[in-house]
Amino acid sequence: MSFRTALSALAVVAAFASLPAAAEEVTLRAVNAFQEGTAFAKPFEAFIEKVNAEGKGLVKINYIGGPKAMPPFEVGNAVKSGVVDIANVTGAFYTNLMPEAEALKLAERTIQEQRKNGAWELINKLHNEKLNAYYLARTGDGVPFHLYLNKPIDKPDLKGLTIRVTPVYRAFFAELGANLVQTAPGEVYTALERNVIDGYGWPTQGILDLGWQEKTKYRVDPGFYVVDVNFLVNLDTWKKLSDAQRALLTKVATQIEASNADNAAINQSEIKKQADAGIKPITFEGKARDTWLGTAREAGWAYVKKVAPQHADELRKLLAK
Ligand code: 173
Repeated sequence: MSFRTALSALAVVAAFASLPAAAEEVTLRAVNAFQEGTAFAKPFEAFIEKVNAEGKGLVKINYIGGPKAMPPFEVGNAVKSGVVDIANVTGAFYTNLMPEAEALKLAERTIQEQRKNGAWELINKLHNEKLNAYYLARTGDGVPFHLYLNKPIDKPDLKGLTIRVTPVYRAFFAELGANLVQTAPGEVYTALERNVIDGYGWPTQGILDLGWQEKTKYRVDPGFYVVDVNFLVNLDTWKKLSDAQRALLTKVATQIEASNADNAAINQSEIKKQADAGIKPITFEGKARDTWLGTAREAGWAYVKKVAPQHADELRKLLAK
């Protein structure tokens, strides 16, 4: 065999060797920190459906499931180690790995604004470094959190009350004197049923999906903070994808982020459903309202400063108004 023939044979082999890689469909393992079909699972489920429909031959997402497949507070670790490729999870469930995630709920700018002002870039970098993850999308914009209670209160004071929390509410409710019990969402119903808690933190949406209206008397208004439920991709997985695969995931993620705009209307309909189910609002006005919201905000940022002193000021500058 001449040198030229050998060379062209080699070129042919190389071409074929690279073909399967380029044409191969990648399958991503996905988990959800929220129960399938409920409010904060839905945007991710819509994402999966769209990717699988539009990504035939390119990307396929294999949806393993929700908290029955994996405990919510372990999802961050599973993304970090690559046990899963992609996950839907709130920052509150991975503050052990990334304390800066405490700041995400304190945002006063939408994810679209964050992508423009550099906030996304910083937050993505933190996810890269601390969670070995790419920060693909943020859902939940426009949805605040509330305190739900079975005992009435008439001022922003939680002394003597035992409240179920996650890191979202911890600093705020502690500042107002509550006793705190941390649980995953899956344990709230039983805790209410057994009367071991007097109330719990949860956003505007999802109460009826979880059946908690049966065991809930009051919702304290106004809501505070903003939900962050994020799509995270294991960084090694992300880097291994082709440009076309990354482009499809990014395109669909952007579409899902645009649907955050629907949350205002969904909140209204949820508030109505709660009222119909017998949940009564306790509404703080005037000075009490200012104390309620001001304590939420300042306790939240003070805690970020404490656990993430290096990044707290920059995060506040980029996320707050
Ligand atoms: O209350 C929670 O479990 C919690 O932290 C949360 C965060 C985002 C959406 C829903 C719940």
